Amino acid sequence: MATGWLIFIAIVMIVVVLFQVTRTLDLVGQLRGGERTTVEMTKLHSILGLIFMILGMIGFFWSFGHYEDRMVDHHSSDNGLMIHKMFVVTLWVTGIVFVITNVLLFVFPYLYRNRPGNEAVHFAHSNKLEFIWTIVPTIVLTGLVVFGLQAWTDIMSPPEEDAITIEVTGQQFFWSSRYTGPDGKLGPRDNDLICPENPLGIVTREWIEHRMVSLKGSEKLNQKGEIVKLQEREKEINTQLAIYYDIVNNSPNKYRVAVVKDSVDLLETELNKIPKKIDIREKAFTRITTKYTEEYIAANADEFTWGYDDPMPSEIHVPVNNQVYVKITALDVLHNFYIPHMDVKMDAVPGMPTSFTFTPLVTTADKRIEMSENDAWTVIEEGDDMPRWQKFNYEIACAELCGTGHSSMKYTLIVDSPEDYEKWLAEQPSKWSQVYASLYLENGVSKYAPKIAAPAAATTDTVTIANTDVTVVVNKN
Ligand SMILES: [Cu+2]
Repeated sequence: MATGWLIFIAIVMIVVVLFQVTRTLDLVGQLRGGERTTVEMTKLHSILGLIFMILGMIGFFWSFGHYEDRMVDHHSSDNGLMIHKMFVVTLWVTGIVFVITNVLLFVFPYLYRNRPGNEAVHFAHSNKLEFIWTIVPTIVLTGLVVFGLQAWTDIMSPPEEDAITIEVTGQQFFWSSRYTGPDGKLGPRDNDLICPENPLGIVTREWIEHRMVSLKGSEKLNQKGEIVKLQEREKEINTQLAIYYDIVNNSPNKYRVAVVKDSVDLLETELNKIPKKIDIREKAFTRITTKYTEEYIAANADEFTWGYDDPMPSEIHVPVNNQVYVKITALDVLHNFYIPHMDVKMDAVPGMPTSFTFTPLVTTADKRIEMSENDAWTVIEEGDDMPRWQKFNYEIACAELCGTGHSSMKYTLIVDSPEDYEKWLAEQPSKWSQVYASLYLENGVSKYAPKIAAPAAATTDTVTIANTDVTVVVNKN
C-alpha cells in the first residue's frame, strides 16, 4: 500500500515539474518574442503526448495479464460460455478501435505539428468520410446487438422439460429457496398468509385456517390472535402512559421526569403504530375470508395440495449438466439474484415474478480442483488451516443495494453430480413436515395433508406430535 502511494506521489511531482518547466520555457519564449519558441514548445508537447500514450498502452495491456487470474472465469455454465464469447468479440472490436484512435490521437499532433511551411488543409465537408464513419459503426454495433439479443433470448426462454425448478425469494437480508418436492409443483403463495411458521405464505387449507386463527384467535384453541393482542397492548400502553404523564406533570424530581420522558417517547411511538398494524391485519383477514370461500377451495383443491411436499433447504443444490429454471421474487424491497460464476443475474421484485434458466457445467468438487491451480486461490489466509480453493463455493449474492444488511445477503450454490443431487434432495424434509406441529387447527392436523406430512425418512406408520393428542398417519411410500 505504502509503495503505491509513493509511486502516486512521485508521478504527481513529475507532472508538476513538467508543467512548471514548460511554463517557464513559455515565459522565456514570450520575453524573446519569437515564432521559433512556439515551434519548439509544440514539438515538446507532442513528444510528451507520445510518451504518455506509450506508457498508457503498456499499463493497459499489462493490467490485462496481471489481473487475469483474479477475474471470475466463464465456463461453469452454458450462459457463461455464450456471454464470454460475446464479451471477447466485443473486447476485440472495441480494443482495435481503442488502439487505432489513441495512436492517431497522439501521433497526428506530432506528425502534423506547427512547423514553418506546414499548412493545415481545411475542408468543410466530405461525403466519403461521413459515409465511412456512419456505416462501419452501424454494421459493427448491429452485429453486437444481434449477438446480445440471441443470448438474452436463450437465457430468458421457457425451461426445457427436464429442467429443475427452484423458487428463490429475497428479503431483508437473506435468500430463501423452495423446491417442488416429488409432485414437481410449487404450491401457490399468498402474502396474506405469511406468518413466522409460513414465511413464504404457501397456500394450503391448513395454512388458511392457521392464519385466520393467528389473526383473530380461537376460543377452542385458547388462542388470542394478533389483533386482540395488539388491542390489549394498546390498553396496556395507555394505562402506563397515564401514570407517566402524572409523573411528568407533578413530580418535583426533574431527573426522574427526564428518565420518564424518554419512556413516554418510546411508548407513544409504539402506540401510534398500533392502529395501522391492526388495520393491516383486519384487511388481510377480510381478504382471506373473501377469497378462500368453500367454492374457491373446491375449485382449486388440486393446487392446494402442491405446497405440502415443497422443501425449503438452506442452500441451493443443482445437478451438473441439467438445466435449472429459477423463479425469482422478493417480499419487501428490490433485490437482485446474482450467481457470478454462472453469468446469471436478475432483479427480484416484490409482486412481479422474474426468472431465468442456466445449465451448470462444472461441479463444485471439480471447480475446487480447477481453483487449486490458480495462484490467487492457493494462499492460506490468516487464521485458516487450508488453502482458499479447498473451501471454494459458487456464491450467490444480492446485487441490488437493499439496505444496511445488503452485504451479508449471501447464499450458496452447490453443483453436484446427478447421484449426489438425488441423494441430497431425498434428504430434504418438506417445510410442511417441519412446522405442521405448530399450526393452529381447530380440528387437528388434518384430513388434507397427512400422507406427506412427515419427512421421507420416517420409519413409523404413525407419528404422535408431542404435547397434543394429534396423530398423523404416515405413508411409507
Ligand atoms: Cu438485497
